[in-house]
Formats: sequence, C-alpha cells, structure tokens
Amino acid sequence: MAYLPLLFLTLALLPDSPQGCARWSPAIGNLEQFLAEHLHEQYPDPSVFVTLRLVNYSLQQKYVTSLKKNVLHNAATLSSGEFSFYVLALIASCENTLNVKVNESGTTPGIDLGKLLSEKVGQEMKSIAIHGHPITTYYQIGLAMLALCKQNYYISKGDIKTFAHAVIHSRISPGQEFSVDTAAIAALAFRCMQQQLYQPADTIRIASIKLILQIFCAKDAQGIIGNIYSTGLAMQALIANGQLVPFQVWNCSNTLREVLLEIGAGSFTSPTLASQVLPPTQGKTYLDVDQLPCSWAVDAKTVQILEAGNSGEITVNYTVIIGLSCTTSCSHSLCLMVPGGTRLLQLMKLAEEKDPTFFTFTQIRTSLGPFITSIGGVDGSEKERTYWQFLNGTVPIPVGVAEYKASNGENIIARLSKY
Ligand code: B12
Repeated sequence: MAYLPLLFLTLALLPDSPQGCARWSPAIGNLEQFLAEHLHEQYPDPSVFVTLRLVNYSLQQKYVTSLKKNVLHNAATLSSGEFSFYVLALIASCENTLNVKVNESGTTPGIDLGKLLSEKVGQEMKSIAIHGHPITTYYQIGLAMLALCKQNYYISKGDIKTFAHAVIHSRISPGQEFSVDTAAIAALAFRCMQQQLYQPADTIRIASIKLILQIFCAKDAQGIIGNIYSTGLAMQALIANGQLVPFQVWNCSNTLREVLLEIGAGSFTSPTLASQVLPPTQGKTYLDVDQLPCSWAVDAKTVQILEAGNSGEITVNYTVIIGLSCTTSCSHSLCLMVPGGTRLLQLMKLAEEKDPTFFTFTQIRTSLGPFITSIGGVDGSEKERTYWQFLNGTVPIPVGVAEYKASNGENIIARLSKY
C-alpha cells in the first residue's frame, strides 16, 4: 500500500487518456424508467430528480414547481443533506437558487437557498466544535459543501479546514468501518472547491488526495468499490477527480461492467440507490448539475422488476445484543426455520411472534425502505449516536432488513452500535 501515493503522483504527471466510462444498455433504460416512475408529482425526490436530469431525461416544469414549494415550505426541518439535494435539483433545472420564487409574477422577494444552507452548515460546524461530531453526519456535510460550492456561495476557510481535517484524521465515517459513500461525497465536494478556487487550496488538495487514495484502495479485483451500493458514488468521485486518477491507474471499464451486471440482475430496487449509480454509467457526476440544457418534456414507461423464486427450508440463528458494552446477559438468541429466500424483516417478525420480550421491534419508512429504530424496547438514538446494526457473523449486512435474505446456517446479529 505504501507505494500507492508515489504511483499516483507519478501517474498524475502523465498526460490524461480519455476516460470513456459510459455505456448504454437496456438495463440502464429500465433503471431510468424506474426512477421516472418514482417521481411523485407533488413530492418529487430531489436526488432522483437530479439523476434524471443528469442522464438527460426530460422532465416537466411542474416537478420544478413542486421542488420549489417543498423546499421553501420545509426549509426549517430539512436536514443539511436533504436541503442540499433540493439545491442541486434546482441548479439542475437552471433555477437561480439564490432567489427562489414559487410564483414568478409575485412581487415578494425570492428566498436565498444559499444563505439557508450556509446556516445549516454553521449549525453542523458548531456541533463539531462542541460535541466532536456533526448534528447529522459528514456525508450530509459533504452534500452541503457540494451544494454551496455549486452555487459559488461563500464557505469560510475555517469550515473548509474543519471538514478537511476530519478527512485527514479519518473521522468522517459514520460507523467503525471506512465509509466509501461518505468519502466519495466528500471527494466530489472537494473537487468542486478546487475547480471554483476556494481557499485554502493546499488543505483542499491534501484532503482530495487522501480521499481518492482511500476510495481507490477500497476497490476489489472485480472493480467493486466498497460494496455494490457505494460503487456508483465512488465512480462519480473517481471520474470527477480524473486528474488524480489517470486512466492508467483506474480503468473504469471493469467497475462499469460489474455495475451493469448488478443493475441487470435487479439489485437496485431502491430509488435512492438507483439514483446514485445511474449517473456514472453515463459518465456523469453530481458536479455536472450546472452543465445541463434547459428543456422540458416528459416520458415514462412501466418497468417490471422480477423477483427470483426460492424454495426449501433453511435454519438461521438470530441474536439480539442489547447494550453497547454487552457480554452474555444482554444477548438473546433464537434458532428459526424459514423457507429459503425469506427476507430478514420477515424473520424478525417471526422472532417477535415467538418471543416478544426481546425480539419486538419498531421501524420507520425511509426512501431506502424500513429502517429499524428499536429492538426489545431499546431505541437507537440520534442524540446518543447509537443505531441497530445488523451483522452476518461479524460482517455488517450490505442492505436493509427488507432486502436481506439470509442463507442456511447464517448467524444474524442485531447489535446496538455507535456511529
Ligand atoms: C449515514 C448512513 C448511515 C447512518 C445514518 C445515521 C444518520 N443520522 O445519518 C447509520 C450508521 C445509522 C446507518 C445505518 C445503516 N446503514 Co447506512 N448509510 C449511511 C450513508 C453513508 C449516508 C445516508 C445519508 O445521510 N443520505 C443523505 C440524506 C440526506 O438522505 P436521507 O434519506 O435522509 O438519509 C437517511 C437514510 O439513508 C437513513 N439510512 C441510513 N442507512 C440506512 C440503511 C437502510 C437499510 C435504511 C432503510 C435507511 C438508512 O439514514 C439517513 C439519515 O437519516 C448511506 C450511503 C448512501 N450511499 O446512501 C449508507 C447506506 C444507506 N446504509 C446502508 C446500510 C446497509 C445500513 C445498515 C443496514 C448497516 C447494518 N449492517 O446495520 C444500517 C441500518 C440498520 C437499521 N437500523 O435498519 C447501505 C444501504 C444499502 C441498501 N441496499 O439498502 C448504504 C447505501 C451504505 C452502503 N453502501 O452499503 N447508515
């Protein structure tokens, strides 16, 4: 690993070859349609909207009106990351985000989204100074920095340094494991800052190099970076930072091939995750939101995502560990026999029926599916920065409980963990 920085530096001096990291396939067309169908008229998901614009999917003006209404109406309650996606979506719609009006003919002055977002970043920074961590996560700070930068909005040197230092001292991941997703969003934000000549330039450059090295080192032999759900964001980061990752170092075609295979296999059933992976398959990144043509028309067809059938009984051991520094007394296990292909959520329901005291659980709906908020009456807490983590043995499961299918003999563990 130690030779990698040197290799990067040497190769970065070589002339760039064209990246050519884009390929259209019927699976890509299906994913586009899947996302388009997901665009609710009154409540369009801004991250899905951004992606559809990036892949040149024409969209009606009515979605932009809804985006404007929703961001202005919910400005106070949206988290910094959620707010940032609205800003990026409106930039992608060629709107002036520093002066947003729902009714163009009205005489009232428009709202400055840059200012509102900057205030949210200010609160995140205050939390870092006082508590040592953001209100949300560095993932959302990265999104916010990216959205501010894309508006060319003022970001203080102090805030850039705080973010860069967290990167340099490896403090940005939400859990114990390195988060490729978070690093990728940060790398996009820092690349934007480099392009827009934000200061301090040296700090920005050092943070970028560290992130790109970490992302590159998370690549496996097949080309997957982190896991399949972080690979899209990682590709975006590597494409946008092409000056640090010349073609000779990362030939994106292996990664693209794997991603296309997984898309074709139906692995992207969540609109949020589909929206992250689609742009880089067309050579696009979130940095391109301000480079799009401004024309409007719509077209959406139906896609069917078929589920592979499964049969046969399997045995799964399900353990709940309640408590952060817990030994055996707070660990409860059940051995469950279920049909092959049963989702973890179903398995948890079965466990709850068998033994409600320890296995009862609650969930909330999110854009990624159900998020488990409590087990055995114990809540994960944003304030305490705890959550229910799911592991197969010692390895965190790569998807949510509504998607995960355990195999025969697996040891599924739900453990209250810190992030
Ligand atoms: C930060 C983060 C977390 C934090 C969220 C805490 C917080 N206050 O922000 C914590 C550490 C709690 C977390 C937990 C998990 N996460 Co997570 N997380 C992320 C990350 C890096 C960023 C999400 C974000 O901020 N988005 C931006 C904001 C603006 O959008 P949002 O919709 O408001 O985001 C919310 C949801 O994403 C939700 N959330 C986060 N993770 C997950 C996972 C699932 C399954 C669900 C339903 C919701 C959810 O928390 C966010 C903040 O409220 C994403 C990476 C990515 N590529 O999206 C992974 C990601 C979404 N997580 C993932 C996974 C697998 C999990 C876990 C299942 C891991 C595990 N083995 O236990 C658990 C959830 C378990 C449960 N209780 O149900 C996967 C999902 C893959 C999939 N196919 O569904 C991702 C894509 C990472 C990856 N590349 O594998 N996560």
